[in-house]
Amino acid sequence: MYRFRDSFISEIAEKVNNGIRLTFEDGVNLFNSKDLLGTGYLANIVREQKNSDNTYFINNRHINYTNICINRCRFCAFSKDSVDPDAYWMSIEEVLNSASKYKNGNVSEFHIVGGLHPDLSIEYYIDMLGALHDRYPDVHLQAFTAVEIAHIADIAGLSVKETLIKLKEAGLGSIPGGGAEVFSEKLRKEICPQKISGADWMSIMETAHSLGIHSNATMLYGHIESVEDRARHLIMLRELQDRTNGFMSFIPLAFHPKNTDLGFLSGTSGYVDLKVLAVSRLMLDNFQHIKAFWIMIGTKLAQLSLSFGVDDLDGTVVEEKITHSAGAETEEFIEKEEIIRLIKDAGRIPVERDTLYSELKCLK
Ligand code: V47
Ligand code: SF4
Repeated sequence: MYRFRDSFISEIAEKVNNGIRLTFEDGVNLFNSKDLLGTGYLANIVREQKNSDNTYFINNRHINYTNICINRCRFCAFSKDSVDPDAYWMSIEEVLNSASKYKNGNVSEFHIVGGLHPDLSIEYYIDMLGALHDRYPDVHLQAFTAVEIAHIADIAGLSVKETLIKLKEAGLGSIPGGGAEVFSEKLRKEICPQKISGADWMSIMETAHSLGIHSNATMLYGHIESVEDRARHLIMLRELQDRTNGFMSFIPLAFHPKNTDLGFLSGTSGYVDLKVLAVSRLMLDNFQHIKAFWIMIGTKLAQLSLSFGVDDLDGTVVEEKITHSAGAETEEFIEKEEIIRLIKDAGRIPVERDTLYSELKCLK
């Protein structure tokens, strides 16, 4: 039996064993604790209760259709002003071309995210979804963060609900979890003053869930947020999930500082990465899946995280610009066989899934 280094973790163990929800204070204490192994041990209990040894991954391809963005968040190295020589946006033909370049056959998801382009109309987004859906009817389109949805609605002069209905009709399958950052308004003023509020992000997700559009959720950590900010963010997500049950997975995003306005910060450590994943697993008792995005924390740490609460390794990805603009040194593509090897080496069962977590293939 593991001996906890901090006495309060024994109390948390009691709660975990009895299925009692953790409090804001528990979250803060866990983030402050130096007992990483104790936290991971408890997170692993929850992980195994919820998902046994199953470890999910998807054969997917990311498409970043434009880097032109009017928000210019201070933590983002991907976005550009439209006059910047490195600015780009893809025509529908180019999006289709990019989609066709996935390397590993049988892709089951396109993950489509971009900046907030000032001039593209809602027809562009509708045509993009329609064209992808026509050419790849079996591929799920996980597209446009809540921030992009708000922008598209704004440009079109429509409500968020009307916009989501139009996008769904065009082929939108689900919404990725980006744009949540950290919900603290004080902090958003510092790091992304132009971005929609945390309350708006939540409200857009609530509307999407009410229309039967599932989504993911994220938290950008490792910049200037406090442990209290993190705990509050998780609790706000948990409360929304209590109301809608529309979130599929939670993905903590490790901040990469290079080429950003916050370039003086040092980036996260492996210790913090594992801690955030483990505490997220413990706090988000109504989320079925906790995902480690290997692009941001590397394949080796992502593999270790499978013993710290994580049950999902995202997917093949193929091409990723957001983290790589900010100095990520990971590959952009990983072979499906490599994901399977990582999972098996960690003593878990690889399960290839689709976006909505239906099992496509169990590779026991
Ligand atoms: O919204 C921007 C973040 C997000 C940086 O839903 C940065 O399955 C780190 O949301 N360092 C986009 N992060 C990516 C995203 C995502 C990724 C993987 C899976 C899923 C999912 C969603 O990336 C942005 C922002 O929060 N981001 N700049 C940076 N320098
Ligand atoms: Fe634009 Fe998103 Fe980058 Fe913010 S994080 S500047 S909204 S692309």
